[in-house]
This record gives sequence, C-alpha cells and structure tokens, in this order.
Amino acid sequence: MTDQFALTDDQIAIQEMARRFTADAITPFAAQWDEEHTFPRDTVKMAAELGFASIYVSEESGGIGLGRLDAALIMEAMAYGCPSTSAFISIHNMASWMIDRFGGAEIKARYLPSLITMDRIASYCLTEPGSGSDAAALRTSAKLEGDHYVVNGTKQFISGGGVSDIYVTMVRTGEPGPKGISCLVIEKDMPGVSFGAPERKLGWNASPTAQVILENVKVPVANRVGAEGDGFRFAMAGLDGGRLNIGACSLGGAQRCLDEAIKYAKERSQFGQPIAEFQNTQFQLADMATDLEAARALLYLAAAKVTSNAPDKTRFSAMAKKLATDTGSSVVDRALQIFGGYGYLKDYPIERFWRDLRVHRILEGTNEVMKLIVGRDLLRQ
Ligand code: FAD
Ligand code: 2MC
Repeated sequence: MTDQFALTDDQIAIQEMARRFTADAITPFAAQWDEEHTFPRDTVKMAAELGFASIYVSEESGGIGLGRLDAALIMEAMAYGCPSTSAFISIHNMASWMIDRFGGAEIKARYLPSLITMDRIASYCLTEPGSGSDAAALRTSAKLEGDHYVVNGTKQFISGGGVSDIYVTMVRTGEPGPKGISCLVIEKDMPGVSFGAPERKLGWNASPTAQVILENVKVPVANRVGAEGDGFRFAMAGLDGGRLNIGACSLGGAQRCLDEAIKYAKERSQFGQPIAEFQNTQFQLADMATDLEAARALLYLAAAKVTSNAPDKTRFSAMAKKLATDTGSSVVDRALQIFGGYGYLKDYPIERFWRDLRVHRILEGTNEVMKLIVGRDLLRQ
C-alpha cells in the first residue's frame, strides 16, 4: 500500500496478532472441526481473551472500541484458517454491538460483561421459515402482558442455535412491516425456548445451525433493546457491519487458497515441468490475485465508511459484501482447478474452503438482495 492507503501501525499490529492466533489456534485444527462437525468453544473463548468478541463494542462498555476496518482485518485473518469459525465470532460481535449501541444502561450492564469475555455467546435471530430475504415480513409475535412480552414463533437457520446462551431476536410487537418490529434479548434457559435438530449442511460444519423455537416465552420488558418499533432498523444497522465481516471471511479464505495454489503449482509437474511454467497457470494466478485485491480494496473502503457513519455506508457495505463473496468463491474454485483431482480430495484444504465460502453468497442477505439495496439507493439519489 502507498502511504495514502496504508494501514496504521495499530492496524498492522492487530492484524499480526490475529494472524498469529490463527496459525496457532485455528489452522491446525480446522479440518478436524469440519470433519467431526465440532464447534470449537474453547478456541472462540481464546479469541475473546484477545478482545475479538467485542471488537466494536465501546470502551466505556468494556469492549475494545475499534473500527470496522480493524474488525475486517481480524475476520480476514481468522478466516485464513477457518471461515466458519471466524464468521461465528463475527455474528457474536454483531449481536453484542446491537446491545451496546441501542440498549439502555441496565441491559448493557446485565449482558455485555459476559459477552465480552464470551462466557456467554450471542446469536442473531432475524430469519424465519416464511421470511428470509423479505425480513420485514417476520411473524414471531411478542404480546405485551404487564411487565413482560409473551413470545411465540420460530426462527430459522440460526447460527449458534442450541449452543449460544443469548438470542438477540427480532419480533413483531406492532403493525405489519418494518415499523412493527422490536428487538428482544432472549435467554436460552427461559421456559418455552427450544431448538430444532442441528441442520446438516454443505459447509460451515464448525458453526452449528438450528431453528430457535419460541413457545409462550415470557420475556421481561427490560430485555427489549431500545424502543418498540425500532428493531428492524437495529437489525439492518447490525448487518451493515456483519456483511463487511462476511466479505472479509471470503477474502481470508480465498487468500489462503491462492497461497496454497501458488505453492502447489511450483511443486506439481506434468509434461516434464512444474505446472507453474504453463502460461495458463500464471494467468489464472494473476487474475485470482487481481480480483482479490480489487475486492479487498472495496471492502476496506466500505469498512471505513461504516466506521465514519457515511451517508452511503449501507450501499457500500452491500456492494463490498457482494463483490468479496462472489470473488472469494470464484478464486477458491480456480484454486481447486489448479490442484486438479487432488483439489477435490479432503487431503488438501481447498474443498473445505470451497464449501465454506459458498454460503457467504446467501447468508447475511443474499447477493441478489445486495443488488436490490445498491440499485434502490442509486435510484433514490
Ligand atoms: P429466500 O429469501 O427464499 O430466497 C430464495 C432466492 O430468491 C434467493 O436466490 C434470493 O436471492 C431470491 N430472492 C428473494 N427475494 C428476491 C428479490 N426481491 N429480488 C431478487 N431475488 C430475490 N439468519 C439469521 O437470522 N441468523 C443467523 O444466524 C443465520 N445463519 C445462517 C446460517 C446458514 C448456514 C444459513 C444457510 C443461513 C443463515 N441465516 C441466518 C439465514 C440467511 O440469512 C437466509 O438464508 C438468507 O437471508 C436468505 O433467505 P432464504 O434462505 O429464506 O431465501
Ligand atoms: N440501517 C438503518 N436502517 C435501515 C437500514 C440500515 N442499513 N436499512 C433499512 N433501514 C430502515 C429504512 O430506513 C426503513 O425505515 P424508514 O421507513 O423509517 O426509512 C426501514 O428500515 C425499512 O427499510 P426498507 O423500506 O428498505 O425495507 P424493505 O422491507 O423494503 O427491504 C431489505 C429491506 C430487503 C433490504 C431487508 O429486508 C434485507 O436486508 N433482507 C435480507 C435479510 C438478511 O440480510 N438476513 C440476514 C439474516 S442474518 C444471517 O444470515 C447471519 C448469518 C447472521
């Protein structure tokens, strides 16, 4: 980077710390977590000791109070070892940030200390069986009865479902559409909370996914984040940052596969020479590196915009999520091709990254929804 675009010394230091943590605590174990569908609880707790569970929770609340570019650097570094573990930690950060940013003093004091240390883990519950992309159509109802809400409904595809202790949940307290939605903190142990069976997935095997089923759950009014009717806005603001992190997870995973492909191309010989000598291989690597740098540049710019609360931050976050996740999948696919048949085997890490990165084009808003957000914003100007 030139001076104009350089990371600060602090950002380089935090990137180095995240890379060292990944090399020691994530990369050596990631294939086994994938194979055995293990959620690495101890490892995410170790990440919290470095401050990675509260990256943009304010310092007043006990977080490390960094910006979204710092968060992206950390997520990108951890995804070099395991995209799904990195993304799991990102979702916890998003949910914790929503409590810090929009919650009152009492709810922050009650939940944030244990979320910052990851003694308690948080999930984010927006999606329902009948409302995925059309999130504002959610139907989980919260009816006010005295000093508590009675909550009924099902949340679908919840990362950490059954494992997390706290569920930051968007519910309907009022009229149809976005203005009738509020945000409640629901605890795993509240009577009436149960979970579906763990979903069997193509990838993201280190990150458990399950339905969260809410049957007559009595949730104290004190567990509401912010005012009634503001929950959809909070959920979307959370995703402005979450989408950057998912993009960063794709960049980190794709960078790993590019590095592996460069190494492999020098080692593997066919027709009496390393496959790296073929111009096609060189051109493939050149395109992969170029595409990745372009996506990274947009993602870092979008992260800076979210940190500074720029008016076009949501559009840039959506553009960066789309470009980084599409590019990430495409780079990993090309890396797999360079590995030939060996790329298809579990003996090498490429197929795991191929599977893990695929879902980044779907979750935290599909890439079609990202285009919808960008297109609408352009036409609004
Ligand atoms: P649908 O909305 O039914 O979309 C189906 C297709 O139609 C897609 O291609 C979509 O792009 C397209 N489409 C829909 N509307 C439009 C439109 N207006 N214009 C053009 N195309 C459109 N959710 C949570 O709340 N919390 C979580 O922790 C969480 N974790 C997840 C983990 C995994 C592994 C997965 C797979 C999903 C997770 N999700 C989570 C849910 C995820 O956000 C949704 O799957 C996603 O938003 C898409 O919703 P859907 O699956 O219902 O697809
Ligand atoms: N920040 C703050 N407020 C926002 C916002 C943002 N980024 N985006 C929208 N809003 C506000 C918006 O301003 C409006 O309020 P007002 O009328 O007062 O101006 C309100 O929210 C409704 O917005 P829209 O009119 O744009 O709502 P609509 O229903 O048309 O579409 C859409 C919203 C499609 C963008 C949204 O439903 C969406 O993002 N869908 C995808 C769902 C998704 O991303 N799910 C991810 C689940 S989490 C996950 O997958 C994990 C792995 C954790």
